[in-house]
Amino acid sequence: MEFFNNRLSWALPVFLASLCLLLLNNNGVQASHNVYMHYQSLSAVNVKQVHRTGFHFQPKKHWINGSFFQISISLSATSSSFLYFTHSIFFNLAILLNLSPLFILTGPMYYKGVYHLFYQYNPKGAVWGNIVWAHSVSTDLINWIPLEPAIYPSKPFDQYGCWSGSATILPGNKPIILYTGIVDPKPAQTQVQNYAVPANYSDPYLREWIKPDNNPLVVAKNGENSTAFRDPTTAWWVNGHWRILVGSRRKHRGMAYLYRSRDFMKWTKAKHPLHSSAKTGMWECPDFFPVSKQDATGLDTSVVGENVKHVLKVSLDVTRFEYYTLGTYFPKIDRYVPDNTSVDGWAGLRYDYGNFYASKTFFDAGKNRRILWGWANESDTADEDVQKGWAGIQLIPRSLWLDTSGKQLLQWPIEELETLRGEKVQLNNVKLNKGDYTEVKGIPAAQADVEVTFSFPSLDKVEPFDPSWESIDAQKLCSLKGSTVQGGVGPFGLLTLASEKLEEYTPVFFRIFKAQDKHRVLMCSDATTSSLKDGLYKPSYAGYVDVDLADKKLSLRSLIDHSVVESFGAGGKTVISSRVYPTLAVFDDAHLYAFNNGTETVTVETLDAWSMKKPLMN
Ligand code: DQQ
Repeated sequence: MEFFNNRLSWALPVFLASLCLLLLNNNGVQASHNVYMHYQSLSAVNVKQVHRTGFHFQPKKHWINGSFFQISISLSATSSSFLYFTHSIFFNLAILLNLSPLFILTGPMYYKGVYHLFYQYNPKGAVWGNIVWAHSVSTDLINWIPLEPAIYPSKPFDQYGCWSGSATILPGNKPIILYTGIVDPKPAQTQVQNYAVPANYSDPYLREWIKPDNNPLVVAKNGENSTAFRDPTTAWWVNGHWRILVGSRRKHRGMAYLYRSRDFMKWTKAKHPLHSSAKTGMWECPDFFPVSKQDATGLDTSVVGENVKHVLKVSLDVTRFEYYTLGTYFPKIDRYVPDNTSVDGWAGLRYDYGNFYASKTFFDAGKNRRILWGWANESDTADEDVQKGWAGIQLIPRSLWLDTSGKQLLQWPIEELETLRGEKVQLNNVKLNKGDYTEVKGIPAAQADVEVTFSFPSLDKVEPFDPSWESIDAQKLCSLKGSTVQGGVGPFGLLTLASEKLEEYTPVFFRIFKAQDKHRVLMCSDATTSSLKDGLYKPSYAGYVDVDLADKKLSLRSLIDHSVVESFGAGGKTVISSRVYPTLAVFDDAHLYAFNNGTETVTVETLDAWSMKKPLMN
């Protein structure tokens, strides 16, 4: 139930969330997205260009939604029978000897990898419906070539829908997909877990997929709610068994059921879910993976042990945002315990405090990194999406690793994005007194990558943090303390997608407060003033930044792309993405400024801004 859908005013979501809880109470059937029957199969006549993205992934037209997965497999012909033969032997040996086959999956098999993006797609219209697994391939995660859909409803075990899932690379470099099939018509929407395998392993593009007749592999039983039972994870291998999670809920309790298998075909449900959390509602798209305690190197999903922490991320269907915890995974008892520094619930840490949902990570063995990829829905209405002929984008893939504090993750746009950088302009040492703003000229500001470091001489002028604000979230505080509300140190930052006379702009900024024992840094990406158009969802997205201010500097990177502003604060500690629809600040009429509305003078130490080229986009 995409109740929030980022399209409604704040009052309506509150009402709808209550309704949702009521439905859950009544054991109401859970769909997954808003359903507009009359629009579902209305093919786009025109595709409106004005707010389409230049370098963020999107198909040529129609609706996409998240829950993608990506795999990289060897493009080279080295999957020779010799390698395959030895890998199979190792795999069987590993099972016999109770060893992880993990090491078999690494190494040269990822030489010259191809990235596969599978995404939930409506081939017939610009709203959710008729969902298939569309398929695009890339060698750099930036330029994409479309292929035919990989999976679509055709068998009794998925004839009413092919919903989200994940891929696992089995030993011998053999990808296998697990996905949710819908087996009866609305409104029941009974969900089962199926698998699909490539028809031809020697085709590096894996164009054709087979859904064998022994599907489904996993069905709900013994009190599980079969209408809230979906989105199987990538499998991990430990102690002689594969494991997967399936997202679900029991009444209001969100949970990740755990299943085990020796052969990937016969799955047994573990007695306890891997983890669950009270009053969080349906958990969609769970994701569970290790991160290194030592450095930023990514790890294969099966790595366990002393040197890693685990991450459990869930997508909350009730509010349509995600949170993650960091914790310890105990493979022997198959339990995951979040650290006591990691809030497990609504106030948990988020990858992105803006429009970001149904994300997935995958291990990119070619570059030894873990990559996070999320979906951003539209913030306009379904009617407008139908007129535009499209809805939904993918944000930029991000590298993800553990912060040295061990208390949060860090994210940064993948390095390949920099290949799109074109002309560059710079500002150095520009002082901004209270009320000053300075234009960054010389690049098209509607499609740009901007990196800036601000400094301030002291923290003496910071505003006090009112203790009553502890009970409101960052977003609410940002709506009270917007970019035009004068502060002490801050608000300062960028005015993105701004019209020349500032009738429209999306400010991305910091504001520093002094709480009793420490400073609190608020980062906002505020859509309130982003468009003169009414009827759009224009939230003041915000999150706190847990950063050491000893050097009296704060950095910001914003990826600006026509209708999306994706911003990374303090080197990726806090990330916020906004979808916006300017009417004046479009194409060459978009401007970019740096600003300060605090009484303390702020210096733009360095600002580098690049125009961004268009990649090959489907
Ligand atoms: N969308 C899919 C579901 C998933 C949700 C259906 C996430 O499988 O739970 O399109 O947006």
